[in-house]
Amino acid sequence: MFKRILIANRGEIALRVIRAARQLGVESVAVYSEADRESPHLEQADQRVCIGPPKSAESYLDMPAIIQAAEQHDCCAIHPGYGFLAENALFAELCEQAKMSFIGPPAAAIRAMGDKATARETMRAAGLPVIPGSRGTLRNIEQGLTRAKEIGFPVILKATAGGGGKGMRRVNAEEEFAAKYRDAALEAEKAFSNPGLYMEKYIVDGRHIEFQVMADAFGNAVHLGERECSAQRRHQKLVEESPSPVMTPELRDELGEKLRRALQLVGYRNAGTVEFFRDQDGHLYFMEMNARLQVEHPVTEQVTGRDLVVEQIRIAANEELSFDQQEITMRGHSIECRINAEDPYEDFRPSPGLVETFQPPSEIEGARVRIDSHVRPGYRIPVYYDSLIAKLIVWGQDRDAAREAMIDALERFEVGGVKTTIPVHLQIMRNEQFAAGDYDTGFIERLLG
Ligand code: MV4
Repeated sequence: MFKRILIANRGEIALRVIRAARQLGVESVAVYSEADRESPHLEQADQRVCIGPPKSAESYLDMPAIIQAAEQHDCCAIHPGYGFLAENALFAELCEQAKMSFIGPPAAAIRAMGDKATARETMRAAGLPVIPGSRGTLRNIEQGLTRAKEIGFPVILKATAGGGGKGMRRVNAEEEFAAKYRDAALEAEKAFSNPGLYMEKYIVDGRHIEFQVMADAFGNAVHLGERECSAQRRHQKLVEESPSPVMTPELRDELGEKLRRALQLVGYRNAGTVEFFRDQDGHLYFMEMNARLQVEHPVTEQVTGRDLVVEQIRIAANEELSFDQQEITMRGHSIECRINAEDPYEDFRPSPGLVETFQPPSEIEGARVRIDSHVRPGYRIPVYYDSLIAKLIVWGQDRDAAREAMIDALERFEVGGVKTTIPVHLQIMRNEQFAAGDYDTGFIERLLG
């Protein structure tokens, strides 16, 4: 096992990783920008080091500065958390070159999954169902249009270097294909310096369902069931839950087994999330793979009783997965609400500043409550980073118990000084369709208008 690791992140996830390290008897080194000098996570680490000015590009994204900090503090490994450098293949390579373990997938796996058109072909070849569409990236407008006419409209053009919404265009009819193609390619070139596009049949009113997977260096690969993440607004997830209200044990096992074989085939290692899109007929199709730990990993931890971050560190230290597929069972139901410092009545505009009161609920009768947060009263939310201030995660015996407990927990969660998304979460939890588990990726937009 490692003696000491560096955590190349901030906020709640930095604290989360420090906690896992401590559980393994591993020391942690926290890094921070000048805007995060007062961040509570720094107190929990064994050592801390300032890596630069507030702007992410000059601190949390500064690869040489982070690797230098790790070397100077005698770390054996770096955990990137999520966001920032978590899916940067170059950073994973630089770590390897510096004889530093990257606590995540091998650089080659990050690269292979980072190119979405390639990932689609890889997963198709491994036997996963993919959405009807193009083979690899499109060569030009003509080729795209020919294929679109075969598949039938609507189709969706996506940036191969993208993910999460940028460089995506829905095309409803032949007449608009060329213009939408140019728009998407231009946006992709601007955002990712890569204009490459691929195409899929557009799935109307689909659901976003993702599988948690893990693999070690000894060829063991497991899945830990799925999460339902359809409650999104402008590609920002608001609520996640596990299991998905529409998953069956049969389909979970079938897709899970295919995923395990696919992971072994591509030599995947560490934690990953495989995103599927579910159409109204109940078919699930591979959409993309995220080669990192995700924000919403706690709902999986609550229903499986496994610590994913501990497991990530163990895998990176060349230890075997501490469980096999047979030992993974899903028990009860877990829901996570992302509490953001945003004003939901002003188009979710960020609401940074001084948090005057911060009192999360501690106990809810008949449920388990978990708060992943770096915030405490007197904390000042910087303007430079995302607005996540807490993840409220509630487990219950079944979905209704979890949802009712979440309502209690949200009602008791006191935050003063900044605006938060708590009122929206209450609205979602009390919504009849959400209560019935009957919602898709258009649900939030319809709910909030
Ligand atoms: C789609 C789709 C419909 N059909 N792909 C949006 C983000 C990116 N990860 C994938 N996205 C979509 N891909 C096909 N073939 C609809 C969306 C989509 C969406 C997906 C998940 C959650 C929210 C969404 C909101 C709008 C569109």
